[in-house]
Amino acid sequence: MKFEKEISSFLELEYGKTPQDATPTQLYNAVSKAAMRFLAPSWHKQPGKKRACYFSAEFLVGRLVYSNLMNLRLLEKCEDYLKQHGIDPAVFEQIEDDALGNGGLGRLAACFLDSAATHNLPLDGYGIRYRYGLFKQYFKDGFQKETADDWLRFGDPWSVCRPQEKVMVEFGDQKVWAVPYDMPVIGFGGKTINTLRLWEAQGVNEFDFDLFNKQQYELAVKERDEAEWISAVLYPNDDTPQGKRLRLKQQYFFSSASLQSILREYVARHGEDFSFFSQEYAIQLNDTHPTVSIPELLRILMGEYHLPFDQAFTIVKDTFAYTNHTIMAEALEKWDVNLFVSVLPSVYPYVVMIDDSLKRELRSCGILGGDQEKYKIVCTNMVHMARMAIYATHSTNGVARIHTEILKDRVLHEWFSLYPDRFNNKTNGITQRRWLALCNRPLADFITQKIGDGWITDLDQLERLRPLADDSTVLAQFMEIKAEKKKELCAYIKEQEGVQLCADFIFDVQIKRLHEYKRQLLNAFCILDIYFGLKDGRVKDFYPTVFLFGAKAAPGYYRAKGIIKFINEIARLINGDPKMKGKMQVLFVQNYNVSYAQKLIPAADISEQISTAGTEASGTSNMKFMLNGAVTLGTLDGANIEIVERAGEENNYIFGATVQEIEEARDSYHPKKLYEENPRIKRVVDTLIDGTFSDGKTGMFKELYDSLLEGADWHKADQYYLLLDFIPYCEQRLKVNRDYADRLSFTRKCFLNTANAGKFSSDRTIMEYANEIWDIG
Ligand code: 73E
Repeated sequence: MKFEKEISSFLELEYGKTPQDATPTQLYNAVSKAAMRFLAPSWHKQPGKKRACYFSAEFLVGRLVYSNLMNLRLLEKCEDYLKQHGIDPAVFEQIEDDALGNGGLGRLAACFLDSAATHNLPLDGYGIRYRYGLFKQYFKDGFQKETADDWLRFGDPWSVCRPQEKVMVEFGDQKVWAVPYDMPVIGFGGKTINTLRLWEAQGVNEFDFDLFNKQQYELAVKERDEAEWISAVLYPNDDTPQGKRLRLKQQYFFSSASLQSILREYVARHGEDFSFFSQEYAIQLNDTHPTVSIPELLRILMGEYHLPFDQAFTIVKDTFAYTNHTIMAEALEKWDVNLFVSVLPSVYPYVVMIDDSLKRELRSCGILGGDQEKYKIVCTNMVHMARMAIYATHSTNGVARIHTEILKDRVLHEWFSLYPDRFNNKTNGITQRRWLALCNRPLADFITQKIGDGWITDLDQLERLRPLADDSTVLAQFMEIKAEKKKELCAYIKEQEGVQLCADFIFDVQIKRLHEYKRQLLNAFCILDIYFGLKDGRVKDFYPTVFLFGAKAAPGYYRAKGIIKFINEIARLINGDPKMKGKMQVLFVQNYNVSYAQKLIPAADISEQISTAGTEASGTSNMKFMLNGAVTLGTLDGANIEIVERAGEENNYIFGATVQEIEEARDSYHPKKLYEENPRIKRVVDTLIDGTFSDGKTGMFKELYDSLLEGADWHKADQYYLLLDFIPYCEQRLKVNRDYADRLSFTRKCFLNTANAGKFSSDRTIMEYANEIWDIG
């Protein structure tokens, strides 16, 4: 049946509706299901090929309907169909994003799946089907409030439940079913369709009507509820996992289920001869979250199939590879041994076996006694997951060049000395299908007009734009596209936030999770400094600017919430000051997510990437901004370094202490001295305590103030060096502002960022994983 016919017949059959009187949700389900029927014949595994499996606690895929239709080449057909029935093709924007991820780590996983399918690489994702994704955020009196993300209320037309493939997962105190839901991962053009398999936890006892008495009923419900609790909600911490029992259960739940389903497939082909296993499967561990897979595979091979340790461990090592995403000490996962044993009593002995094997290996390398401490997987009553992930795999990679260097030189130096060949870098990337073709159609069309559409699957072709950088008509067109996207964003923001922004201002944007190391507070201070400068005439000829923020704070991260409140107070002051009319506006948008990013990024002139050097492993929004023609105002951190290396330092705005400089400053750093000596610093920092703003008597602002000048039990004063970088940041920000006034030369910089963004395609990244780690190229 034709695609359009399929939509109409679904509407009729399921809802008794015509397109005209169907609700957006009904249309969404009908269109999606029609597309599912369309793709079904191509959704199968190619036999006889090695597959890679991406194990990740998060897949932040974002809204799927438009991207799936685009990849299937059905988007235009669908839009025509909707228009023919008098429906706005943007109707699906009312369907909310799914949010099964926190931020960059989960979004990276989604980009990888898209890239692999597009380049016909057999890569499947394995994770958790959270009933509730990342919380939704709104502001009340400038404070963040959270509500549940009930993403299933729109239906889930892109998943297929496969109850016949469920597997049992056993904990010390509980048994549950893991039921798989498969989503098609559609490569561009629709030729290759891989699978994202997400597991849902369900109780094992069917309700027994024969035992229908109160006592039994409650027991049955309790058992079911406790099982479902495992996949109920995504932990809302990015970069700072907590050592919670339920989190370990989640990790084991999807690790064990995924391994069981892979092994079931394998055994069906080869019986119990596991000698081909690592030639047929590669498993990538997305950070340490799925690392319990390592002892689990060992447990299955040894405990259930009776392989000897050496043989099983060789298979494990050859199969698994590990990606590290952060060097933040608090994010390196450790589990209390007692907790681990009580949740996973049958897995723990295999952790000990791995640790014993490690100790033998250390001994054979001449590392003895106390020198072994820093390697031990079980050490001071903790299970160190990163250590296990390095020792029991054949590859450990960082996610940007500087990040990998920091791992090798410092954070994991002892491991690098032992296994130098295991360490490698895979600089992150983003998919240009979502982050250009879909989110910025005017720019996509413009590029296609100039160089053809090959860039959609080969982003290096953007290079061919370079010769056009000096053509003023081309630049004028480029500028016009940015202006159009700003207008669209203003209309959207007016609707969402009730705030009217000026579309002809500079758009300066910082969007990412709220974390002290990302330094949204530094951005806020600098905005205040410009504000005061404008008021007292120190800052002249300032090109009017909109300062935009988007970020969620982990609900328990008190300081991060204080920073949100502070920025909302600044916005209130500045937006309410009649003298600032036509000069500056500040806005913190609510509920920043993937779909919001798709609107903000194309409209940005300035990409704020201001983390303390050495703290942001890579960053990926920096790449999205670059691709969409914004200049980076940033530190030499993460992938910013590689971005300016490609696009030219002269086309971006770098400032602040380098990793090395921070290291050298560390012991002699006295933020209080800077504060006392520099009146500009003092003035902005004092607004935290001098009554300029109100924190609603929570004490949040005083706490922030103290964190900068006094420190706390667990950290020294201003641990992220805001005050050190403050003046250089303000100066560089004013320089961008001055440069902007020369519209043509500024647009040239933006244009060259787009033209040089080729390297940052996740197509490049995934091919490096495929060739250098998985051997599936
Ligand atoms: O720099 C980003 C990086 O671009 C890093 O902070 C982020 O991963 C991105 C993709 O490589 C990241 N997220 C986490 N760790 N690193 C994390 C840790 C615990 C829970 C959830 C996410």
